[in-house]
Amino acid sequence: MKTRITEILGTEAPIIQGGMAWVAEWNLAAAVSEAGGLGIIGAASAPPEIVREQIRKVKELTDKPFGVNIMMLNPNAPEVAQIVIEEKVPVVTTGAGSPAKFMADWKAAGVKVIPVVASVAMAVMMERGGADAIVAEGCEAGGHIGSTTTMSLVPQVVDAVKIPVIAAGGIADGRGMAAAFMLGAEGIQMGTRFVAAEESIVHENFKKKLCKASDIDSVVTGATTGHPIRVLRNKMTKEYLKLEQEGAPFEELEKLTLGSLRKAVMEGDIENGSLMSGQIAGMIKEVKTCKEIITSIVADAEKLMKI
Ligand code: TUI
Repeated sequence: MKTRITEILGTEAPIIQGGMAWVAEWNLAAAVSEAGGLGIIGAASAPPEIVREQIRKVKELTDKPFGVNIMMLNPNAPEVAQIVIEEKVPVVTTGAGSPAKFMADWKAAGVKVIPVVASVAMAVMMERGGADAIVAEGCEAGGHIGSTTTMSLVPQVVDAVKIPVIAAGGIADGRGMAAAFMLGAEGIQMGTRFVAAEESIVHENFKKKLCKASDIDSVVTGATTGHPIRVLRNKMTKEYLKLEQEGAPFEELEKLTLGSLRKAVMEGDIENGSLMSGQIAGMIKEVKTCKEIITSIVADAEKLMKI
């Protein structure tokens, strides 16, 4: 399947993996790239030198292109932005803010820049700043989200920019990919589907919970703090949403979520952890390898698009 996205990325498939904090480490990134997609290391809030190590591990495991996701709320973002250049990482994706201040340096170094955005205004700003492509992420996605659905956001972003658009949020199979292409996207990004990949280091408890989740099992915490986060419902979200409704101060809410993603991903604490996941979790029933995921999605989408 060839689109402007496969041309820019140098991949076989126009599929990129979400830059998920704790989850998107070298094992998963290398497996996605080896399977023909674009594997991504999620720098999240890792110390910069750890990100450098992760990059080197991916390079040892695959000769194929890969990327690093830089989360703009991370105070270490400037150092990671520099490491990406030093290590000649082919692609950068960004999230949770504007990467405008790093764009000129990345472009000068030949790094392909693909900001993840949740609005048309931010997409237009990123195109003006020199972005090579855009990920338009709808609020069906897991983790930090905007407020517009993928169905509404993608065609509006496609109409507003000339650079190619990658759709994200609520996509986990060939039907979702074909639908995204019908909206004008030329690629897809998936996060939740890869959480339940065989190569993902996510704790078994989290993977099992994800495979058992239904369509209505995710909730959004933090709507009142300015950082809305979609996660699977559990003991933590019940307490969090109750406190939020009672108007608890930010500090008290933060106490509940501090270190909670690590708890979920690494320790498998599915009651107190933050199980970041998209609404499409209800469709994910089994753990599959990255190769199986990518091959079946591309084959199914191609079949549907030929009808
Ligand atoms: O970034 C994500 N998803 C994430 S980041 C993350 S780590 C985190 N943990 C705790 C609190 C906050 C973050 C978990 N999930 N997706 C991409 C994404 N970017 N979605 C929405 C946005 C976005 C939002 C605002 C992009 C740009 C933006 O700009 C606002 C502005 O004016 O700067």
